Amino acid sequence: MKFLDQCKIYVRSGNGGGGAVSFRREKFIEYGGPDGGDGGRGGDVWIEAVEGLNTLIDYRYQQHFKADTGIHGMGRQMHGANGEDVVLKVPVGTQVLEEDKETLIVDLDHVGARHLLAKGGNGGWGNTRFKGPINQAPRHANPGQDGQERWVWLRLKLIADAGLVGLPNAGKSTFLAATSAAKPKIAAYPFTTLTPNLGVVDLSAEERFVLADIPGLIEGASEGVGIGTRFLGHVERCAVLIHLVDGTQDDVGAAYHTVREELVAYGEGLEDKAEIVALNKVDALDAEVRQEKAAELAAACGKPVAFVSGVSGEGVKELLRAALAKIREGRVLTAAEGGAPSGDWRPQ
Ligand SMILES: Nc1nc2c(ncn2[C@@H]2O[C@H](COP(=O)(O)OP(=O)(O)OP(=O)(O)O)[C@@H](O)[C@H]2O)c(=O)[nH]1
Ligand SMILES: [Mg+2]
Repeated sequence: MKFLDQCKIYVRSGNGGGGAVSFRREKFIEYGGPDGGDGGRGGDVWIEAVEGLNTLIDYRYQQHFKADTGIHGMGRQMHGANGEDVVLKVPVGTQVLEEDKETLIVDLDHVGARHLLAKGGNGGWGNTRFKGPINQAPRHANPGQDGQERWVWLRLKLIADAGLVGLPNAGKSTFLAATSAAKPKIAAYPFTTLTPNLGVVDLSAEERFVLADIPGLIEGASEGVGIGTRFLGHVERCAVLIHLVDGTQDDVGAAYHTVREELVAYGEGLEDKAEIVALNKVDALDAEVRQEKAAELAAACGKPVAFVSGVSGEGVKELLRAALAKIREGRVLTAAEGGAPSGDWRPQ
């Protein structure tokens, strides 16, 4: 699956309908007076975060969105109909930015978050409204107000609950493939993964979360080396990072530190996130080497180290449960702070 990160769209709200100039004309009623109705309001353009979407791909095919115009007022005090609103449905986590691509308009961070992008023009007043003691037969009505138009950028940071980090070739994509229905590309060379992949981990009906696999980080990634830290934005909102370290390499401690340094350099709170450290590819290690590597890694990271293998499946369930526990803790904290519960979103 490919994730479209950003796209530019044009929105225009509807013009208001014009007011009508009309006079009551009936047999036996002289000087019936003005009876022009008001124009209808133009439709608004709204944007709303909904459940069940995780890309902005729809907005690649259609970039222009216009709400309907209000209908003009009519005689006999008939009000014109309001223009229909347009509601753009986007995934949770979509940010809307001004055309300059920097100024944030709104961050749609929970299901149901809505924002008015362009307000429809008001309908004009019909001549009935202008009737007064002096001018009892006004011959003018207001035109409807124009709608608003603008270009905006939509940017999606996927809201994954857990993120896989590690050096290239650490086995991140293999792990994602082993634990979800995602089918990322896997190969024995670094930088197999060029764009993030998401998968839904389904331990049971109540135990589901979204796991993100991002391209490997190498030393200097924060300065743009390799694929850089371009995709780390995708794990900014994760509750937990699963840090995979390839157990078949010589220096597991150095591998751990390299990735940590890039996370720190990236900032945005990534280094403070809960982290689970796992020695990966243990299927390829004998008992003695496992212990030796695990000890080295534990010394480097200062916390317990899990054994896993995306290939044999060893330790995978335990690791996922540990991650889920951290995700739940994170959700409770966010709710307590009154923030948007990022865990609200459940893919269908
Ligand atoms: N023996 C063994 N090999 C593994 C395991 N996991 C991954 N590999 C191998 O390691 C290589 C890299 O795996 P990927 O899953 O593509 O690694 P990655 O971390 O996604 O790499 P990048 O996308 O390049 O950052 C592949 O040849 C996999 O077959 C494992 O648990 N055991
Ligand atoms: Mg990969």
